[in-house]
Amino acid sequence: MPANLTPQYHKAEEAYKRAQTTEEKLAALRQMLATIPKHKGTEKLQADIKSRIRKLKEELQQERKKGKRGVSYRVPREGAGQVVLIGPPNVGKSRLLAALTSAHPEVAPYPFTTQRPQPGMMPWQNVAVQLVDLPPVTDSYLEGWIPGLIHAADAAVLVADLSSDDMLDALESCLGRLERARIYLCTEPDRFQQLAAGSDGTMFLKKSLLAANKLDAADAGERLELLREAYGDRFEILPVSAETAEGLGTLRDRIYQFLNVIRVYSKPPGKPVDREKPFTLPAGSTVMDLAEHIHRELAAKLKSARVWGEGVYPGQPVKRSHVLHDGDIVELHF
Ligand SMILES: Nc1nc2c(ncn2[C@@H]2O[C@H](COP(=O)(O)OP(=O)(O)OP(=O)(O)O)[C@@H](O)[C@H]2O)c(=O)[nH]1
Ligand SMILES: [Mg+2]
Repeated sequence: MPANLTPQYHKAEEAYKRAQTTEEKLAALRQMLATIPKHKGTEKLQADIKSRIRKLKEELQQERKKGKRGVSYRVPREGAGQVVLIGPPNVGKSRLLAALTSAHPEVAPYPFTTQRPQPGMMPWQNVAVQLVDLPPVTDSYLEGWIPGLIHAADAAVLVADLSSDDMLDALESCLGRLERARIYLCTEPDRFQQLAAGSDGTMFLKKSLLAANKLDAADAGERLELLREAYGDRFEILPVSAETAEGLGTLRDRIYQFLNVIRVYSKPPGKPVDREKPFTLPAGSTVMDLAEHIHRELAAKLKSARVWGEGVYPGQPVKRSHVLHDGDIVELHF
């Protein structure tokens, strides 16, 4: 027993002994880990606490499964699109959310930190994309409500840990668990369509980028090569470091582009356009789609429209079926 454990640690340990529910035990163990002096003499004890945390989290998951319906979450969509962050434990999903948005998720050096969905808005030029941080997924651990959130999202970012020798096994275990829940992540679902109607039922394909995080870690370059060999065909891989911000600009751009939306500006007749507040619509949307997006009932009364932008002369009158482009300005007449 190391001699220099603090009173705070002992207090947390007492709480652990008294704890009755799995949740209480978990909270106490987390407190023990937070207050234990970090040095060589306590390494074994730290590892022991971490493994107890891991086991309890799995127990909790089992309890929830057996329980009535357990908790469920819904994240109302905001901005240009909703993108979920998925991955094995401790890969830096929450840290990435913190680096890309102004959200303040819990980030910790041990696994199974995140327990609920945590949204944040990632600015991109004059729009924003909603990122949603999720709890980790392992072979034996998948919160029951996560598949629903993945289905509802526009895209996913799978996160890998370039600092870990366990990187490939952890990814395989995470992706394997999702496949058992009939979810297949890949960058170009069109190329994997044969999976969608497999012999054993429907597989749900969700378009995903792969963020290879912790690029700053020792030997990250070699692991990045391994990752490319194993997953380069299935995913577009973006090396990043949430710690040093390296690669984050490119990741932002790719996430936005991946959503495949256009920004269009609506202006009232005779008034100047507000460049700060574009509408975002799926690429290929028409003038009528924009009108419906702005006001479903009013759209039926749309009389005419004029467009400034790509492929038209300034202010050209267009049909309702006119396909809009990124940056177009539209004047709707009702
Ligand atoms: N060196 C380095 N460490 C990082 C980086 N990103 C995250 N970390 C560290 O990795 C640990 C885990 O980060 P989290 O963001 O909590 O990981 P997570 O994937 O959300 O973990 P769970 O919620 O348990 O699934 C923390 O100690 C982070 O500070 C990075 O780019 N480089
Ligand atoms: Mg987390």
